[in-house]
Amino acid sequence: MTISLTPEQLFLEDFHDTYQFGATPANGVDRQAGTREHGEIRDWFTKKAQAAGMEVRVDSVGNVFALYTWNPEADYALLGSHLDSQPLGGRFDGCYGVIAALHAAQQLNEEVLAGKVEPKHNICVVDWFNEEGARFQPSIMGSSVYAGFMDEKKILDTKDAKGIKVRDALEEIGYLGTDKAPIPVAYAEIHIEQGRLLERHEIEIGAVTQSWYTQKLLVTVNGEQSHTGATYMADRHDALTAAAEIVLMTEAVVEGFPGEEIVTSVGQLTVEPNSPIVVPRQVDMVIDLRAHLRSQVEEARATLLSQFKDLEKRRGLTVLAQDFDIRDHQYYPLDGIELTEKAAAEAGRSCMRIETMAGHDSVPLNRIVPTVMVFVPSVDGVSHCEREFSRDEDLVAGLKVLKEIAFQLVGGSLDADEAKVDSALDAMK
Ligand code: HGY
Ligand code: MN
Ligand code: MN
Repeated sequence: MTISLTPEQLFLEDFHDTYQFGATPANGVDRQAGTREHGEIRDWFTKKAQAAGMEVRVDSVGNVFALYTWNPEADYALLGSHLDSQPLGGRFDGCYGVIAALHAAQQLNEEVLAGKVEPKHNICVVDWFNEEGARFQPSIMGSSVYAGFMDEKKILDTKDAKGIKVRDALEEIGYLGTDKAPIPVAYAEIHIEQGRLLERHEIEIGAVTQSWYTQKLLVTVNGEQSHTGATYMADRHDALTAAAEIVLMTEAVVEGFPGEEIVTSVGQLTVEPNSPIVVPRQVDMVIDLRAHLRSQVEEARATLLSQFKDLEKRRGLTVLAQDFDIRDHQYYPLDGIELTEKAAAEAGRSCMRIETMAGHDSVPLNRIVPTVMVFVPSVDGVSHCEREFSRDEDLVAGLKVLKEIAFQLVGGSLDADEAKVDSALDAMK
């Protein structure tokens, strides 16, 4: 006797199946963009999509599109997120959104085939390349090229710390494509919150209203190499002790702002020549600055730059700071927010409006087509960490909401004004 699984059980079975790809000992995943593990989960996703009757395309920067084309003349409502992860990252970040999108699209396809739905647009599930920006910087890469905000050739020539180019990494895992990407009319993404507001307010669904203003600073400290054993302290120009001051300045700069409105960290730091008996000559580090208001990031940045000037004089070395990965606020359309609220209510789930502190592929997409961003709760607000966790019931509730949003998008509820779609088309020619 065959037991048929419910749509929710089928989704959970697939989602839990993804844990195996790049699995780490402490229940996380490590599937950085363009690695073997990233290729493996993309192969698994491609097979799943094809088995469900979807056409799979790969574009020139490694974005993977799985399409149902109900009407060859129509464009596509896109649903998606990303399958790449941070090093020693969590199982849910990005992957949840891709698998939920796959199941929402498949459920919708069954209704279209059964004649229950008369779609105005087709549907496409996307796995964007390198959303995380860990191995290859900057982050949100594949969707930014697709939307016309990053240059394809420059991105393909971007190198990782070992000098491997994006194009070669994609070639290696079989995802340097040549297919034509589908034309979008709207985009929806569901994602774990990665923060603690939904949990703090005991709310099940987040309707994302806007993104925080974020930027990064590449800081290079140049001192002078010398012997750790034979150089008097007064004669040293130690790049690493100066960098250590900068790391603590970065943490301290938030003190002048209202609580929980600005966040900063240095997450990446390299030391040269990194020998135990050499005073370091150079340190490179990345500062991540994010805030509820653009003015707060700009003020924190100005404070840090002036502190670096003092540091240079005091320690007799140089500090260079270059801005990159600047992402202005994105405001998601109100009718998309209301769509989420209505879908949550129909699913009997509580919903609140929320800002996203983390970046997502929805940020560039929202600059070209109307975009809906939905959150489900993160336990303890933990993410980019093996301890990242969301409960099955919350994941299933989110899938129900996403499916309703997808139904509305293919029905044309959020159709972009012609001007915006034209700019997308221009960017893609
Ligand atoms: O940039 C971000 O916040 C995302 O996690 N890549
Ligand atoms: Mn993500
Ligand atoms: Mn992430």
